[in-house]
Amino acid sequence: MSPTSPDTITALATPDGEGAISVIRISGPLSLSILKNIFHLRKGEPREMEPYRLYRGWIHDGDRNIDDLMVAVMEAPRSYTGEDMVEIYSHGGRVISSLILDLITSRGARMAEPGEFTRRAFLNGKMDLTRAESVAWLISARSEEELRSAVGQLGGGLRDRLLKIKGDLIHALSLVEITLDFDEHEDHPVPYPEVRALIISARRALKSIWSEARAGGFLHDGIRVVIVGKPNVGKSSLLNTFLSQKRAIVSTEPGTTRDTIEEVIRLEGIPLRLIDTAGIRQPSGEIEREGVDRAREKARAADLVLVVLDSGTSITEDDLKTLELVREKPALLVINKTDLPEKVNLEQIRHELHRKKVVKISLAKNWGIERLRQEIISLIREEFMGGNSAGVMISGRRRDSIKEAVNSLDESLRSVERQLSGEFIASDLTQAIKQVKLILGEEYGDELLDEIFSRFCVGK
Ligand SMILES: Nc1nc2c(ncn2[C@@H]2O[C@H](COP(=O)(O)OP(=O)(O)OP(=O)(O)O)[C@@H](O)[C@H]2O)c(=O)[nH]1
Ligand SMILES: [Mg+2]
Repeated sequence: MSPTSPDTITALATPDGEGAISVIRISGPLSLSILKNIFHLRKGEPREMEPYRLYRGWIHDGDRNIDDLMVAVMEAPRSYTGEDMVEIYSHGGRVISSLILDLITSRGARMAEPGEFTRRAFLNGKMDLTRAESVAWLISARSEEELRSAVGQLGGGLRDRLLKIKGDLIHALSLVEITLDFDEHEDHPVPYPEVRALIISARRALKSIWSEARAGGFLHDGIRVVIVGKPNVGKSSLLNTFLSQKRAIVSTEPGTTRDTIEEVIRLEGIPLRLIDTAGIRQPSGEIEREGVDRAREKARAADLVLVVLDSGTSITEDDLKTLELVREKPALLVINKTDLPEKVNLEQIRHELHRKKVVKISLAKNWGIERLRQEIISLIREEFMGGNSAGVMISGRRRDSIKEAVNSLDESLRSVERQLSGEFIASDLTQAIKQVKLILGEEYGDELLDEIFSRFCVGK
């Protein structure tokens, strides 16, 4: 029995609803005695149940049989949670599983909270936080790309990299701390070059984990791609083309789209949250003003912007305003309506482009759409995926911990460069090590665990 989780929990581990079978889990000290109380083996089965074997029999509530099914027993610590566990494989269907759950809770177990089984696995040392997190990711993966990354992390790759970083930093700290024990620093100087090399290698490894965690976040949550431009350039037509459906109203009338419209698409497995917005211009009424404000807001919050220009009109003040909005953003310039006689003059906005790529298309004629897709994908890979799309999943506050660790290492490096005394270096190194421990889950608080495990489903 673990001191942190003395009670026994139960939950349906398969999706709620009709199916061929349902799996019900019990974990905790009462698991086996509860099972004995509500289960009898079929005739011909051995009398004693050994762990890790399937047994067939009946679940009953004393005088009434409920289901003919299979069960398996796992003994602490050799189970998913590290506690005594039971799994019951019943016939599928809401009624059977809820009757069985009622029986189990009436015998002293309580319903589990989301992620509580995995939380116990973590608390009992069965897995570190990077692997616990990869379990949640695995379940919620919506593309093969995500799945691949999650499986890699489940295999312990991320954990090993973090342990190596921690090891290097502890080594550096020990080199520094030895010198603190002597009063006369001159005789025992900090071995600066050696300490510096260790810090630089740890810092590089952390930076790369940070960008992979960012990529993992994008793979999971999607990249916000916002379509902006003056009225009537074909923004809504572009959204519809990507969706292959007439989602947004398209019309010759400028100012058609008032609100923002958001839909998710996938390009090569990467989810994009594509957002169509109201045309940016001096608004003519209350509703349009709100629409334009929202468009600006979306553009500011975008990860990537598609600025649409009309090839058939010359550059206007509204175009310039839109371009100004995305000056510092990853963006593509999309020149639409190239089927019309060309009036747009890109020379005029050359200094506004800032090395942004220009893609010419005609949505009316379906020209250049594939090329646009390719340009979007390559910009995304370059900007958000660090060249490839393998990600790791480190969520919420622990992702900030990576940044903080890097900052502390930057500080320590400055002290090393200036050959300051060991105290300064040691205190920054200690900070960085603390953050790495946090990411691994070697140091944690209840709040942090709540944040991670609340995202799990019940029964996991
Ligand atoms: N000739 C031509 N017309 C196009 C092309 N793409 C879109 N249009 C037309 O341009 C008009 C405006 O298209 P929308 O997609 O509504 O433009 P928008 O940018 O969403 O406009 P607002 O919502 O008013 O800001 C419609 O009549 C479209 O049929 C194109 O490639 N060539
Ligand atoms: Mg529109």
